[in-house]
Amino acid sequence: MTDKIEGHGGDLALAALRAYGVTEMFTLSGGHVFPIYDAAHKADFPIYDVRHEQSAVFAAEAVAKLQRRPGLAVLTAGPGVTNGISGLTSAFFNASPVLVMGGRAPAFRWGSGSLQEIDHVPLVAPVTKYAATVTATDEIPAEIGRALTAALTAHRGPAFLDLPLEVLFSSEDVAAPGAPAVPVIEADPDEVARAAALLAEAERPVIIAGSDVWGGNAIDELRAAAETLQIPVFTNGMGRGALPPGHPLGFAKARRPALSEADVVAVIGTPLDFRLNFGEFDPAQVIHIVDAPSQRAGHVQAAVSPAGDLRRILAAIAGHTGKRTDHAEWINGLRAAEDAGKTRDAEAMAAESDPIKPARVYGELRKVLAPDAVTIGDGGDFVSYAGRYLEPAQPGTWLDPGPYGCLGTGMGYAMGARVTYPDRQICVLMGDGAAGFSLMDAESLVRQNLPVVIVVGNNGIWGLEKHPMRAMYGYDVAADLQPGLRYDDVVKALGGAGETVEKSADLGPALNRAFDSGVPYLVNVLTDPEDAYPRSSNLA
Ligand SMILES: Cc1ncc(C[n+]2csc(CCOP(=O)(O)OP(=O)(O)O)c2C)c(N)n1
Ligand SMILES: [Mg+2]
Repeated sequence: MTDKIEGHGGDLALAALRAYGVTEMFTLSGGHVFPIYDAAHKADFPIYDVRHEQSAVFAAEAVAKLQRRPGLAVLTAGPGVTNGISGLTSAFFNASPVLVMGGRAPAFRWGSGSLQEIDHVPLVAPVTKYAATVTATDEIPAEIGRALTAALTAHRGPAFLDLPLEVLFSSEDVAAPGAPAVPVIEADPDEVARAAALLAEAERPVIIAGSDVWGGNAIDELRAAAETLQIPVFTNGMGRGALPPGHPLGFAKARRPALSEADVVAVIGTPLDFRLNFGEFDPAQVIHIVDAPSQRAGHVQAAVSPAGDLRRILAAIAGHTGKRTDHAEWINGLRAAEDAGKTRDAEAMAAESDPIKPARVYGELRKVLAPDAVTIGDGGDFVSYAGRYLEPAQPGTWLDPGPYGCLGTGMGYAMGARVTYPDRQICVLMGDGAAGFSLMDAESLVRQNLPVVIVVGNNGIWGLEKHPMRAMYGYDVAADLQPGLRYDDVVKALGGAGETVEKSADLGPALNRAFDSGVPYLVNVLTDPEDAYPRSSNLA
């Protein structure tokens, strides 16, 4: 006898969501989705609510990124869903298994002009792996199963379902959903063997590992592959921290010599996009190891591009038994460049200046961050510096917006991180411009007792736009913000706490107060508006 579940659409949805390991929802109220709330309320299923739907989707994405399981945002019909589209798009670019469940105007009078009536599916289809309208109440569990299976199947990504009012409010009894079965893609073993041989026999090989290595739970296998073949590893995105600081094969500062001198570059679990010079590593041969055939770069002629489960691919590479070149000299040379870079960074992070330079903020922050702290970047130059100066000690602790580069992730990511880790330090690094997108959600954090520390690099400008525009035109427009604005007072007004810091000597004590406070706390650091992050390209 199969188990039955019964109730309204919300009850059926919740049963299916739980079968897939969803343990909370992020939402902003709307009558179209009340049955989902009712089901959660009856079952003591946590509901976290926000002040803008983008924060709900970003919170769900943080859960998905950090825990490698589905994150859920429930959005009301029409504007609720459209406000969530930048979040969905970010999740699409980041391969994050997010499910957005939307309310939807009633189907029975579709076209008559109901409140908030719009067909969401064509709007979200290009940025989701699965997008559908559930047309019958008894279809809800199966549709959730299809949506989540798509989201969790490599290459991962978001899914969307909307539920017409009468579908969600009606009752049915249906078979309980079975355990999820997520297909595993097997790479071509010949391609894997060729990639392993190319790496093992190269004179000067380099590995660059990205977010899908974390998302595919292949960190240990990456480390094993690097260690057996003795290959230096650079990381980006969620791959950061894959090799702990101090690991003899872990590198960050020697990227320029590594990539200009390498003869083989293996890029693993990340696209060959602008962050990696679009995969142009001439004269090196490029190996692109991806988690699904769809992720092979069309614009680069890779020497070989194995596509499949990254854990299995990397385990196979770690087991390579063929000929191997000694890379000790190559690694030693890069280590010297790495150490020189670290010395330069340490000087910048300790430098006294008035006004404070962003580097010093990170120098002080490094002293108070625990190894398992989650750091979140939301901003322009201030976050570029965070990427340079913060060194995640563990994988899965650094959240950046990813290649879509959407400002406004800060408070949503912070909420998802705090829900994931009730006892860790959660620290948001925010530009003052970025603050405008989500700071109102400090109220949501205060009200729901979700303490986080927010460090604003307050240069009074959209720095990453102002400096390049000045360089390009000799003038700038639409790039100024109010200088010295009291973002700490904003968070205080919302029920949290904070302070403004103008002198570098005051940074350390302020950060300690923030982490000890147990409430959402904003440290508003007035930073030098003349300081521009050094970039090779002016366009961001
Ligand atoms: C939603 C969104 N709007 C606009 C941009 C373009 N943009 C990228 S960085 C940036 C400036 C960010 O300024 P701020 O957060 O103050 O950081 P700063 O560069 O000053 O350190 C802008 C406007 C974007 N990436 N995302
Ligand atoms: Mg700024």
